[in-house]
Amino acid sequence: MKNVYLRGLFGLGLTALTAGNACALITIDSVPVGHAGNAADPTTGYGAVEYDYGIGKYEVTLDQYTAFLNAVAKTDTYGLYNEDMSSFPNITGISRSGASGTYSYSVNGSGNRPVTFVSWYDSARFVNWLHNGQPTGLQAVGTTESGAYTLNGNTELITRNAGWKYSLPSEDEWYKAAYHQPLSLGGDSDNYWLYPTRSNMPPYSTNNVGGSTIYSSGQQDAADVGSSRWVSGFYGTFDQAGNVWEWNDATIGSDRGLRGGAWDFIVDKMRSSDRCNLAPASEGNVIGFRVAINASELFCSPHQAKAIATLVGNGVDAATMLDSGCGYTNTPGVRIIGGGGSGATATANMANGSVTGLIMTRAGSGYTNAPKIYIESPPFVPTVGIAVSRVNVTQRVRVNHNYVLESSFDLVGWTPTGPAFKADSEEITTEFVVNQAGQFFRLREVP
Ligand SMILES: [Ca+2]
Ligand SMILES: [Ca+2]
Ligand SMILES: [Ca+2]
Repeated sequence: MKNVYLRGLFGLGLTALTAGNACALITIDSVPVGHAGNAADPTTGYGAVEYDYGIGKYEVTLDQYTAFLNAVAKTDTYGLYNEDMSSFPNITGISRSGASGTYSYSVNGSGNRPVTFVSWYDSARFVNWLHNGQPTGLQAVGTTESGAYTLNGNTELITRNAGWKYSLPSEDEWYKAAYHQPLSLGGDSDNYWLYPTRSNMPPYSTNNVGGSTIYSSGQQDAADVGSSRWVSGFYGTFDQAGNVWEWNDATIGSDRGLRGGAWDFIVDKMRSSDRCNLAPASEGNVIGFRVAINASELFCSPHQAKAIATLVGNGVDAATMLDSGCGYTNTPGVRIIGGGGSGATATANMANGSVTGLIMTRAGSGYTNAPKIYIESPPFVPTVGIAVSRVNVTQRVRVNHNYVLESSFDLVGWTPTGPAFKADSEEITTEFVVNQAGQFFRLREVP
């Protein structure tokens, strides 16, 4: 690999955390990669993946990386920002203002271009941040330092943790998404193409001088991801051919893997046979990445999100997610009920079909115990959760006749809930104490 502009990492002092506003969450457009258990490319030995997974439809963009920086790089402990992001010719994409502790970041020009000047470690921290639900805070365990990768500075060859939700693609995951297409579904005779463009022919037009305006060394910069001049692969990814090189999870000596070529490289770098590697701290104007998504995140069974409330004094202080749910297409409504008080309100944050957190908008007052939080269900899933423990039923009976209140779980065996009583008026109200789901009640006349 040649002509890569490299720059050493730089460190910044740690300062006190400054509380920030919650940032809007980003969405990663992804495509599912099925045909699990496919064989490897017989020519190269890559591309076999035993499981279903998802992969980013596009390279990670300047907009997405800027949201990441604003969430976790007010103090940039691990150098997620590189000053060349704002100043390097052809790339100028993200500028930084403020001082360490209060840094803020903004996009210059189109935010739909791929981010560059990201090391393997920066990329790993980005996927950790996605794994952790896009939190805001210092670069620490729970934000950038744990998740798909357990990071410890920028010096080690780190492997992916079991239980990852978002990750860098393994080399096989990246390769399959780029080059695989089963013969039975229109693919090449050995199920793999030579280029990520569903073709064995170099992806340039003979109409262009020097081979192509896309892939020749004459191109001056990276293009918007998914722009029409970049053809998609079989699974629906864009720009695995060119635009920017993409980090993958492969360990090659003391280096990490890259594939796909970039805007300033010749066309052969896009071939399935072309494997590349660099030291993981490398950063350059032609290097970016895309993310892999675990099938558990991609192919969820839609269900309702759950959260619990905690009180401080007599107000609702916080809502903690127990289950992020899945299958949401719109941000669900949130209701806070019971607990003896009133007035507490919250809103949901949603990303990638799940509820990533609740923000308390009013604490309310008068709460004596933690109220119930009901988050609306995703489409086609019934919303459940009205916690009823007592039902009062008023009915007409015969005065001076005796009755007993009975309960049953199967409508066959009935058990008295208390002693028989004599009706003293034609209309009585009886309280049914419900202590288990699926319970039936009846009022029966007895001698
Ligand atoms: Ca960096
Ligand atoms: Ca082939
Ligand atoms: Ca690319």
